Amino acid sequence: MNPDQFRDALAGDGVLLMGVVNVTPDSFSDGGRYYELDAAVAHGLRMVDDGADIVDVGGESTRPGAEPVSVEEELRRVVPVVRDLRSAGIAVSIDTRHAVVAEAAVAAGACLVNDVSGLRDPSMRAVAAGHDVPAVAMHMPVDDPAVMQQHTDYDDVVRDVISFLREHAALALAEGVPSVILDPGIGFGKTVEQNVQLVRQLDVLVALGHPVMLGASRKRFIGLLAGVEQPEDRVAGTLAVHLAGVQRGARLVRAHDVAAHRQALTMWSHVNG
Ligand code: HH2
Repeated sequence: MNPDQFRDALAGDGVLLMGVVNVTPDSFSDGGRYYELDAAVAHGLRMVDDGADIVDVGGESTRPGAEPVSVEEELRRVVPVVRDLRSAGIAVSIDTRHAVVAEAAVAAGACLVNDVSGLRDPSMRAVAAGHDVPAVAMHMPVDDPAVMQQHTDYDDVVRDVISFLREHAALALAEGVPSVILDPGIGFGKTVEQNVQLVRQLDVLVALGHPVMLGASRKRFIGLLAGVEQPEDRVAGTLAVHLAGVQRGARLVRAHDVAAHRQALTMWSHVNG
């Protein structure tokens, strides 16, 4: 899919598959594997062959306790990968909490801003508005992955996540961001039970009327509930969670294991009529 096709598809009603390229030495499930430019680009191309509609490029691990990365280093990691994938005709998303990185990535061809800090920063909203690109607002309770797991004391996790996302989406739209995708932020400042609750009640988030994205791929709550130690062995558990989300109306699924997801989504749409 090219960027124009992605944008048309986002306005439609099908389910879109986002493949993950972590250009990091320390991501929780694939850190170090795609840290070099060539390996990262080859991985993005392979995911498109496997059925990804868009490739999400990130240069900072947000796992709890990850080493902070300077903006200069994040730029060095992601911009060439975005440029090369875009040159190959692929729709690319930039996964960053930093407006400077988003700006450079969009200038290099990214057609979606994926902000795990939920479009809190007005300058992040200004980048998406200024370049007329859609943005993902993902919920995390505080804008600091290092301490987010100390902030799981919600009154009601589903209500609190929804009110945060509703507020930030409204701000973004009012400031000119063309469309906002909402993401409950599975694993970001959530207990195991809170993650389950958010998937179980995803239809409440969907009812707000924005496209909803789900990113449970290989995450720790799957490992804990299903008893699977290694993140790369959590594909089956991931698919179960993602299909439960799609059943409740999720429009985008963010995944490391693209071929398995394409197969599952194809069969889901066949049997779903
Ligand atoms: N999860 C991760 C990173 N970015 N973006 C959205 N919108 N939703 C998510 O659930 C999400 C995200 C974490 O996964 P990963 O990129 O594989 O790990 P790391 O942060 O360690 O690089």
